[in-house]
Amino acid sequence: MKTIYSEQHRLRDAKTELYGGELVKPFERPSRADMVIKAIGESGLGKIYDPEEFSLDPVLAVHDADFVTFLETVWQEWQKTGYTGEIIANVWPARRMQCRVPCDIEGRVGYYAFAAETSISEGTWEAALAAKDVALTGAQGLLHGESDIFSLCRPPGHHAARDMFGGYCFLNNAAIAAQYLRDNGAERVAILDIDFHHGNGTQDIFYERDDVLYCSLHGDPEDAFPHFLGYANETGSDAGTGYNRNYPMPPGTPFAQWRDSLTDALAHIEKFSPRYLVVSLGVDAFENDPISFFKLKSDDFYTTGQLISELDIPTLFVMEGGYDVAEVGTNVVNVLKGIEA
Ligand code: 5XA
Ligand code: ZN
Repeated sequence: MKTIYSEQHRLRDAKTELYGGELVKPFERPSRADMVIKAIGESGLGKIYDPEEFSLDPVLAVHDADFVTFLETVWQEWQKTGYTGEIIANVWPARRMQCRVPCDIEGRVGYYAFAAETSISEGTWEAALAAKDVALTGAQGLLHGESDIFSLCRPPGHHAARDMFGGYCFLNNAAIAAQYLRDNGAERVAILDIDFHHGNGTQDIFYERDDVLYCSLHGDPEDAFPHFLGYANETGSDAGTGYNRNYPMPPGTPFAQWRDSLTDALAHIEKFSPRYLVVSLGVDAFENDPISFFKLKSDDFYTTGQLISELDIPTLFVMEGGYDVAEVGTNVVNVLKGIEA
């Protein structure tokens, strides 16, 4: 299996994350991708390729233009104000307030953010652009007949909505890739999100549509980020009714229970009969993940890969979360090896 990877991910190296009332070194850090690419190199899985460069058109197919311009320009604007720290949202259009874009930069940061843990730092936009190239190059590979490809995207993407960033995500790499597959001839595309967190951004982007099925296994939003989306009763709207399936699970969920949800999601995907599958591949369901609460073991990721491979659908794996830096490489490689078994 080919891996697509760009060194440009290093440009996303924020110094701050708001966590437990303190500014800490972010969990989402460059060493995560270092460990994954090292494990891929040692695994014998296949060659590693640089991405091709794509225009902003595939990004604008899923994100609002004003949001994309905001991401592109906000760091320079922030610098001009004379602020010396990283960009952290501190105000939102909350209940019964006006949801409009203010002029002031702090107001605009709050308008486009849905969470405050994710600071925008120098180089974030450039890294996000490269991550979308990594995802799109993978999608291109499927269109050219590859059966499975791994796009090692960083920063991750599944929380990024049409017009909001947060949860360490800026551009929604998996959604951009899925839409690109649609725009290049695939009638139906399914997205399976196995990251520990609900992909609120991906759900948001495709919620009214019946051509992209979204299935997500995640920590119950009662107990887990993003808290305000990801409940089982969110099943899609308008034409999309029935094409969004959430599998929220409680703290301490073991593999046996998680696997039942996966089996159900895979059955739905099979019934949908998509031309391609995009997997939002987070491995933060791992038992030792520092910010999650499921109990999957490293070997369970291998079984997960085997179960997904039984669908026999050309699949693009897009890297999302996973913060046990020592094990993130092993866990990702285990999924991909399970696919090839
Ligand atoms: O999949 N999403 C993540 O891993 C980020 C969660 C951020 C929690 N504050
Ligand atoms: Zn996650």
